Amino acid sequence: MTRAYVGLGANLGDRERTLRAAVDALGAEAGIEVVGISTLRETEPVGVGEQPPFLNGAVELETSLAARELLNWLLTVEQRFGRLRVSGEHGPRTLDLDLLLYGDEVIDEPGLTVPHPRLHERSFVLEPLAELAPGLVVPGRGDVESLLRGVH
Ligand code: GSY
Repeated sequence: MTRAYVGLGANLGDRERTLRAAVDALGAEAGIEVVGISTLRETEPVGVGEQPPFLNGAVELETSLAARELLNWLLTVEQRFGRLRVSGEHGPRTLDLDLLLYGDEVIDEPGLTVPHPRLHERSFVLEPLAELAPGLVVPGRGDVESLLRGVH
């Protein structure tokens, strides 16, 4: 079993309803147990121009799935909840599920980069991670609380 962390984000539609339904869907898959859900917090968009505010959080999973299988399930759940994106890749979206960490593994493959490449510089990701697991170490970067102090 591997401990994994997934980032949650939405800035279109009924954001909280979508994020909570997505978490339920994640846990419904054989081989995934949701063991922690952070607070959902409203955040200002970062790096995407003027957009509606996001609702962000993170979940902690215990999983027997391989990282690629877990990623594929995240993509399936995104599509199930109508991952509606307006204005292209960086437009507002109904649901974003980002694979942030998969145990202490470092993976750099087409379409699958773990730890998530911008995790260490985003407070909207680091804050929920620090809430779930204060001593959590991001491989190659350090612990989430130190990283969080660096982005403020
Ligand atoms: O995958 C992250 C999508 N995203 C977000 C987000 O989830 N929250 C905030 N606050 N800004 C963001 N910019 C991007 S891209």
